[in-house]
Amino acid sequence: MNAEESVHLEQLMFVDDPMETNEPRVHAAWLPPEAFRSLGARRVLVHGDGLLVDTVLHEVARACARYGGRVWHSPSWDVDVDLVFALRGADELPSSAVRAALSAGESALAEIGDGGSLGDEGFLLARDGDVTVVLADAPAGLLYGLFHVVRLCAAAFDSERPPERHRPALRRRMLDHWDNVAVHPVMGQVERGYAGGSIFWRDGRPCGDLARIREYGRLLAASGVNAISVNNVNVARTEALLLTDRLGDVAEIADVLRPYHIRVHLSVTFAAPVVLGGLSTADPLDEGVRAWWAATTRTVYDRIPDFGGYVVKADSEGQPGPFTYGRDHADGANMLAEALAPLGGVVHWRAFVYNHHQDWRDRSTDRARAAYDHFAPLDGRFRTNVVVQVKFGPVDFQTREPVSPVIAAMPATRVAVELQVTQEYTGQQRHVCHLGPWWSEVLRFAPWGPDGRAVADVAAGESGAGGGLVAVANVGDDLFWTGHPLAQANLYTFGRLAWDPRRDPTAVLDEWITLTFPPSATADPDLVRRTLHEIMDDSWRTYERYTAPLGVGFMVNPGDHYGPGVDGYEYTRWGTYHFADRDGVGVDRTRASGTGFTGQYPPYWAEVYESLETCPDELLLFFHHVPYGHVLHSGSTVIQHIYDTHFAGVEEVTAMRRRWRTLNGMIDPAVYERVAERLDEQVRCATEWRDQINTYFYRKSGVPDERGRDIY
Ligand code: GCV
Repeated sequence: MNAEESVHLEQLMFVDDPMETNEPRVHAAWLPPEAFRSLGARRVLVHGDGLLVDTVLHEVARACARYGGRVWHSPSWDVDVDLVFALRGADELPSSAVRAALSAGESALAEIGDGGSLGDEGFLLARDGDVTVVLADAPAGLLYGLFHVVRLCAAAFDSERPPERHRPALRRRMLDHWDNVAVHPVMGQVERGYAGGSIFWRDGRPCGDLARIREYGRLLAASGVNAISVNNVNVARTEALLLTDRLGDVAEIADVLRPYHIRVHLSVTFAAPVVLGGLSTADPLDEGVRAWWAATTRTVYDRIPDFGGYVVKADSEGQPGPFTYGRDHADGANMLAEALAPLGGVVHWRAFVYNHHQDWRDRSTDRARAAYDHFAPLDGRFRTNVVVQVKFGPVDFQTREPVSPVIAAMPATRVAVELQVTQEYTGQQRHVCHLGPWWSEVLRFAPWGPDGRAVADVAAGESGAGGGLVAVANVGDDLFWTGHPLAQANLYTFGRLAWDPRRDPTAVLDEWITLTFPPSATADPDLVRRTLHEIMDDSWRTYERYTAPLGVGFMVNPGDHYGPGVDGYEYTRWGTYHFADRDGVGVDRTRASGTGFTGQYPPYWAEVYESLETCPDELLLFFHHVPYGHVLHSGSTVIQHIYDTHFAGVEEVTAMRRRWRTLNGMIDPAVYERVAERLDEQVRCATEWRDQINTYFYRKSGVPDERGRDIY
């Protein structure tokens, strides 16, 4: 590629029309200007009013200015158009062509709809002759319809395209930022952040780059996310102040995200009445405490009328909570819910509660049991605006875990499922690890057995009343947003699966590839698409192959959780053990002889997991302690499986790197270089994992590799 071509590619991939002067250039992720080419070349009419309609108008105008199209806002004269965005219920337009298009949209909706309602966020896309019509009941639907048109590119204008109606399966699609306002002495600016600093905060103050936050909101809206919490669930002194003295900083973020239909939530400390209010107690049953929360919450809503609510980590890993006062989680959550209810807010109360001062000598305490033991007995006691937010697995966002039994244990509670987009345990955005297939497995898992409802159905709830889907964000002030440019796909995929958890993750990835590497701006689009799929589709399983085997989890270095540390947590207080000895490995969580964790599942899975015969290979060591010679369903022994997968994993990573190199000169050089750099690190680190795991188990078991490969 010559220098001129390189400059051209860069212009296509970066945001090159800064909203303010001196704005640093930032990678455009899945909204490069080029993705708007098809839309921007059309004659577009936007009909309706309101903040979000203005956003649609602004987006269309920007695209049209670039690609030669035209845009009208509710004109009072007749216009010929290719595309109409219209709010149902907005005043009639004098234009006969537009009236005809709108009425064709209504007929299409009557044909495919169930009573014609599109809901708060849904939209219809239909064709009427040469015109594409997007209809919505509410402005948010038009915004999502706009990004749908962008995703479809030319296909949105295909005359054969049948009408489609879209509505999100989950009402709340939320990202939690673990961003600290003040730099934490150990965790830094962003806890478990691998993409530089925070886009919201820097060194104790707002970071001040509102253009960047707006750009972020735009990306999130295009993926389907509609809620965000802006500070870490571990709330320290400075962060606590966001609720009161520094509420203005939160309001500023809310103002910037509002045009993209994103509601702001805040993580609060349970001890706020004491640390902020000067009260002597934070007892949730104390009248003074309740009054303090009610008054404080009213002030929040005075300032941020569409405030989403609170996120709370209580009695967990050192955070204060109701236990101090002899109260339980329902007492604590309900008190906050009571303050939020009249104002339309919710409290996301996290179920990540366990004993982090465990004695490793004690074999009876099992961290996996903890969330269920604490929360299942409280089912039915939470107010309707409490959402119990449950990590998808019973331990902690591992590369492989069973689905948390809590998800099936609280039918009378609104449950949100929490995923982790930030790659704390999955390569920290130095490794390619596309998590879509993993999340999809989790969301499709049927906790009551194969014919029952799925995890996604629980999160959706009856008539949309569920708690939704939440994920810990992976974004920072990095040029590429996520450190590893390919980790952008995880953020995008989260939003898309939260909108529709049944979508095929490979199709979502394909969508991301088309947007991020627009074919019209790519020298060999087929090669780029194929190569990215080859690298990313199976990358989560590749990561699993070279890290902790068969669902046993952890084996990471304590503290930073990066790289192999097989015994790193084995004798610690954190409750994450593998119990390897010279005969075998794994955690006995059976009812028959272990911790009884299998009994927390509904009968179907309780039986499947309990039995060595039926327990799936990939979770074997999560549920059972077995000898190294135990034969898996695959036909391999546990020890040989460990060796084989670890050798295979490194070979796959080496192949990823080889494949990536074929893209040199085909894509934006900055993206190319950043990924190439990270793949070098992935090969190094995977090799380290392979050699440490293989050597550890060879030394423990004394069983040689059947194929005589190098083990140390
Ligand atoms: C925000 C894990 C992480 C912690 C995180 C915690 C949580 O333990 O390592 O950094 O704390 O999960 O989800 O609250």
